[in-house]
Amino acid sequence: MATASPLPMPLARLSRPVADWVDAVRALTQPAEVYWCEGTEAEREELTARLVRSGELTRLDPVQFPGCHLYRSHPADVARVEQLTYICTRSKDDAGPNNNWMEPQAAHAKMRELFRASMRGRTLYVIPYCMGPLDSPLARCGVEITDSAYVAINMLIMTRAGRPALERIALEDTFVRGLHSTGELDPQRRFIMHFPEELSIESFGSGYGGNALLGKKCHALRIASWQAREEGWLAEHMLIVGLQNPKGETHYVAAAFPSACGKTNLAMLIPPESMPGWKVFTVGDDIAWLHPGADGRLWAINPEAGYFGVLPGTNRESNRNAYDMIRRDTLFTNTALTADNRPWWEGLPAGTPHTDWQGRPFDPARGPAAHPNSRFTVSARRNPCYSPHAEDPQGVPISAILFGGRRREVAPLVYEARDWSHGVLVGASVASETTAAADGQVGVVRRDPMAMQPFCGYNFADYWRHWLAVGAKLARPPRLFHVNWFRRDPQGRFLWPGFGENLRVLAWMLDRCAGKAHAIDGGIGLLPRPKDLNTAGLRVSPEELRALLSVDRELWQKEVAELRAYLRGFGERLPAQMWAELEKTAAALGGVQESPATGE
Ligand code: OXD
Ligand code: MN
Repeated sequence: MATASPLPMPLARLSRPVADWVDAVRALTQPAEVYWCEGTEAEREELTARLVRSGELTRLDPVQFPGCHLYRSHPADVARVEQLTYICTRSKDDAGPNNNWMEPQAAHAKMRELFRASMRGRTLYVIPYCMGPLDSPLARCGVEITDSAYVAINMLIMTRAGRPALERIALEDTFVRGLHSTGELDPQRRFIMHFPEELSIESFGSGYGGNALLGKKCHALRIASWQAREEGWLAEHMLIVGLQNPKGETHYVAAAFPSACGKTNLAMLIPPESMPGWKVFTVGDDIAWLHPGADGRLWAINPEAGYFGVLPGTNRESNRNAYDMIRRDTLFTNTALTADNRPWWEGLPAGTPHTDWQGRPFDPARGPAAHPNSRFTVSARRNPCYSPHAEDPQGVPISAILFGGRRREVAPLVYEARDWSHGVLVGASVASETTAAADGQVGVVRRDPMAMQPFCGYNFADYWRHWLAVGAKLARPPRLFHVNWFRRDPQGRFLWPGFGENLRVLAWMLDRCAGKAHAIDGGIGLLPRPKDLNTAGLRVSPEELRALLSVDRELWQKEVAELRAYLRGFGERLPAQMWAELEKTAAALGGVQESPATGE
């Protein structure tokens, strides 16, 4: 006689520390019910159906966009709030001048008052999750408690969430505790607090992605960067992409660019027609955890399982893979709608917005139809170029790391650091024009070292010291580069076409890694000459190419002076090696006689 399979153990019984914590939070926040997320497909559908019934989600045209929904956030809750984001360490210096700081006891007391009874009448969702493949020794786990079903659905897409994660937590000693409540969405009562010494996060008053999906920026970058320093690895704001050359060899590149500077596009790049035989595979589009391997190389995993990508500008031309990927089972946030219930955003060549992102009849006088930071959430498995190695437990070996920003001038298209130590300075020197991903003015140049200004969970001076220490451990370190796809001519026109054409620059880098490509010393680092880049079929004039690869000595001397002033802000804690590298660059720039990219 067949025996009935035993009922699975209730989630609440799998891990005592998690259950105790949930009980304590329940007593504080007083929800109407507690819902433990199993992480099944059926569960996601049921949570989605709940939100459709309550009117919080709108079902999109089921023929063109099957399984897709639109969520509209509160109009005052549409981006990360850096000014309300805190690192709460016992010592203020550990948080550093790069972070807002609050003393941990004071921060807990403040948050306790906000959370008290904040979930009354609401459901408390418990989401155990694993950042990274479930069977990876490089992955780390957390549990998010939230009173937002929208957040729960996003977490179910963005992470490996539910029972398998809780089973792993039950076997391990530690997990990151992330407590989130939407509160009343009052910007005056909104705080995103991080307690790296306790591996915990408390977020109140926002339902927006980066403030509320605690596995992403809060855990996988701010808390993980702290954990990584203690354990000897790096948690970075980087995409990871595999590039297969026509010979069939694949090399992996990680790249750090500030928010909304094209990380998702580069991670899903489509090779230009003039580079036949190349293939591109995405491992990750936003976050990389990089570990020194026993073989002396740096190995990377993507801790996420989905994408929370920026929509405006995404179309068939700019990112066909993403465009195709988001046509089913996708959650849209803050887009406009067409009259026939399709999502619409600026940059789509077809369709007309009928309703704007706030649900009002579209009126161009009120600004863009979709919010400039409107987003899609979708599982990575829907990506047509998802790497077959994206879930390898040991990760993928990294050949090159790129740093870059959005800069009209100064930074050339590409240059290579002299060595790892110089590369740390190059990463620290990243500056970029601000974008709509964070609250505040758009288009202002600010320093964004390693694209981690909003995300480093501790003092940048200590972070750079840690980068130097990791490099010193690597017998076969990746080469480090700086790129700028956004350089403009005096009329404000972009000099470089970007998108798929960026592969030409990546191919030069890989040849450098293989010791095959030429470069010349430009004082700031090593640059290709125009003839070192594959320019077949490229619509960029020789003058434009020279401009892209030129180093303006005066601008760079000013840049070095600004960088010196910026680094001085870190005082005694700044590693001496960083000063030494900066002085080497200053001296080399003094010695440059002519625009080096034009010479032999
Ligand atoms: C993001 C960001 O959402 O960097 O990825 O803001
Ligand atoms: Mn990001």
